[in-house]
This record gives sequence, structure tokens and C-alpha cells, in this order.
Amino acid sequence: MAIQEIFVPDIGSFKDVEITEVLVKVGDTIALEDALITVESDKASMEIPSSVSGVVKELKVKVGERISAGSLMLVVDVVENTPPPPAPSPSRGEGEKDAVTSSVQFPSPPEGEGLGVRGKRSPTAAVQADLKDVDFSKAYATPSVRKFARELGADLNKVAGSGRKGRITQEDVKAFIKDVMSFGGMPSAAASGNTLGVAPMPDIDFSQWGDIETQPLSRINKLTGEFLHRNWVHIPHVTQFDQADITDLEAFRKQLNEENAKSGMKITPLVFIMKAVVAGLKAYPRFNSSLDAKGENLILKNYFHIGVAVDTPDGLVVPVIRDVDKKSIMQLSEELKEISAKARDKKLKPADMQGGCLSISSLGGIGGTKFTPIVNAPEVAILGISKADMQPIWNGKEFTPRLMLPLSLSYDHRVIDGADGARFTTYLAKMLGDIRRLLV
Ligand code: CAO
Repeated sequence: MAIQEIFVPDIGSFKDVEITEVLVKVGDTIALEDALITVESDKASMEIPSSVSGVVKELKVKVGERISAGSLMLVVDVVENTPPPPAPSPSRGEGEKDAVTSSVQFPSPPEGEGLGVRGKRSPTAAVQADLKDVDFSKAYATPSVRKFARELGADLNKVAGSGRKGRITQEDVKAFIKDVMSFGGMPSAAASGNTLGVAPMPDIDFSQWGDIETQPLSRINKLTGEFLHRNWVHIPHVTQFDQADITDLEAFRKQLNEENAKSGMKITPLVFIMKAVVAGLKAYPRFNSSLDAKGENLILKNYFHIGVAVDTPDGLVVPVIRDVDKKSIMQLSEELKEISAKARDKKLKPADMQGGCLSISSLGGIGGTKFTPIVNAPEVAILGISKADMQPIWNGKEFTPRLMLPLSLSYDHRVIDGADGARFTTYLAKMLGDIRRLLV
């Protein structure tokens, strides 16, 4: 073992970028190419891998600090016979372009993305003798895996990753090659990431029918699109509809808003819904779980963090409000205001959007009667809220006007049975119908 300082390698166009996650701590044993930190520029985020194996002795970076190539990251007690780390090189020639990108380009998919669906890629020949003109820069893999893939002639763009956050491992490349070989040189549906085995979408020239303009999708649109598509394809969804009588809740909420008018604090129905969801998660713990990567175990959580979908000009983001069980209605209102402002000002960090137990998508301020939200994996359920409206409800003797809140609960049917889906929304309706029950 020998003590060695580890510096940020050449990270191409990433200069003076913010550290959003430190993935190791003092005492951790790290292997060559384990991810050490995540950095984010205004365009993308990436993980910086370790150039050595050993034990972390000192951390020289913190979340929120800014770094560039050559910054000191950590001190490691290095295992002998680890190859020496590459010195950070300030510039490289044009001919070395791929070496630069392959050493640093790890576009980080959204949290939890681990299944590596690449459904948009067309199933052309996947194993080629000469891949020198093929761009691997968007593939999520370490330099040694890129090299390995090039040596074997495997097109990394078509390999689905099984590693952390969907990173492509050497085993994935081997499995891909094996799969392609047994399918006569063409990737099978699984190898191409096209797990449905359906034909790719046609490329259509719409200008043949009239005037058009092309607008590029925002980065958030693209990431959300891939994430939603993956979840839609992999998760067998069922949506349970229900409604809650919030007439009394609404009267109480209005009273609170009047009492707090001077402070400027505004309480919306959403914070009560968050509290009712936590009560539901406690009563039905399976809703507060995630399937492990192999789909063989359920991981049950004893914390209560709720994701809230926020509509921003750049697209949908889902920040997470932590420990909802421990916070008051006023605290939650304040936090909801802060986090939605942060989302709309593009100030959310990846960590702000991680660790949720169940997400709520509220369209109640906009309209609609019901919808089918897509589960925000690795969570197993998402609650959609539509606009409450006054309805004539039969009380056994007569129709009375009651304010009814539509609930649309989508869940992962691998984890949750239909009966539990209905029990959960019935429970939510009971809690929201009489919020005194939230105290019991
Ligand atoms: N029924 C009737 N009125 C409702 C309501 C409901 N279910 N929910 C909110 N309202 C009212 C609020 O009380 C508020 O009224 P006042 O201005 O008269 O007080 C008004 O609608 C606007 O509320 P809001 O939307 O600003 O606040 P919120 O706390 O309900 O929601 C937030 C905050 C961030 C979730 C919301 O602004 C947002 O971005 N929603 C969109 C989420 C989205 O796009 N989801 C789709 C994702 S696809 O699954």
C-alpha cells in the first residue's frame, strides 16, 4: 500500500463545475473506476471515476465546491500493482478526440435509472470490425469498458447497462456479444435495448404537408422522456380512481389562510394530501418500498420522503420533501413554496430529487377530472390529484353539496395487488374526509 493523491483527470469541456455528490467517504475501499464524485455543468452531469484501487484516507472535496482538471480530490492508500493514474493533460490534439471523451464522458441518467433501455436506437449491425467512426461519447461506460468494446467491435450505443445508474460493465459487453453472435450478427430485441421487439418509429418529413418549425427539446424534456418511457415499458401499471370528500378540510384550510393572511403564508390542499399519504404509507408499508434490481426482494423504507411533481417552463421535475411525517402543515407549506421556486429557477440539485418514497402529481390548480400518472421508479406508486369540485352526494336521506377531490393512484402491479390499491385510496379518502384522523 502507498499513499497517493488523486486529482481530477482531464474533463474536457467541464471547467469550474460544481460537485453535486461525493460518492465515497474516508475508510471506504474503492476499486479502479469506481465513481468518486458527481459534477454538474449547465448542460450535463457526470461521475468522475477512480484511477486507482485502495482505501480512502482523506477527502479533499465537498458538495457545492467547484473543480476543474487537476484539482485534488482525495488521498488514497493505494493497493500495489494499480497502474499509475494518468496525469491531467491541459490540451489534446484533434486526432485524440475519442481518447478525451472516452476518459471522461459519463452522462449521468436521472436517479434510479438502472435498466438501460435504449429503445430509440435503430437495430442496425451491432458488431462491426471497424468502429473508429462510431461515436461512443453518449454511452455510459468507463474508459476500460469502451476500450474493451472497441477491441471486440461491439457498438456500445446498443448495449444496455446493468451497473450502477445503468453504467455498462464489461460483463454487459460480453453478454451483448454472445447475444449478437447467437442472432447471426444482428442484435436481438433484448441486446438492442428494444425489449418490446417492435419496429422503430419512422422518421417523417412533416414539411411535405405544410409549413413547420423545429424546436429542440430541453435537457429536462429529454431526460424526463427517457425516464418516463423506461418506466412505462418496464412497470405493469394499474390506476385506481377514487374521490375524497374534502368539504370540511377546505373549510379548515380557508380558516387557516385567513388567520395567516398577514404573514403571506398560503396553504393549499396539497400539504394535507402529503400528510394523508404518509398515514397511508404507514398503514400499507408495501407502498413505501422498492423492488431490488433483480426484482427478487422488496426494500421496505422506514422514512417518509414525498416527491412533488413541479411544472416548470423547461419541463417536469420532481423534488423530494423529506421527513413529511415530522413536519407541520405550516412547515410543509413553506417548504413546498421554496422547493417549487427552486425548481422553476433551475436551482434544484440532483440530490434534491432523490430518495422519494411516493410521488404526488397535483394538477388540482389547473383542472381535469382524472388521469393516469406514470410511476416514478424506483418508487412503486404515484398519486395523481385533479381539481376538486362540488357534487351532489347522497347521505342516505338526501343529496347534499360536497366538495369532492379526485384521486388517481397508479401503482406497480408486481408489488401491489388491486385490492391493496383500492384499500390505499379508500384509506386516503377516509383521512382527507376527516383530518382529525391524521392525529390518531
Ligand atoms: N382542487 C381545487 N383547487 C386546488 C387543488 C385541487 N386539487 N389543488 C390546488 N388548488 C388551488 C390552490 O388552492 C390554489 O388556489 P388559490 O390560489 O385560490 O389559493 C390554486 O389551485 C393554485 O395552486 P398551486 O398549483 O399553485 O399550488 P399547489 O400547492 O396545489 O401545487 C405545485 C404546487 C408545485 C405542485 C404546482 O404548482 C404544480 O407545478 N403542479 C403541476 C404538476 C404537474 O405538472 N404534474 C403533471 C405531471 S405528469 O404526471
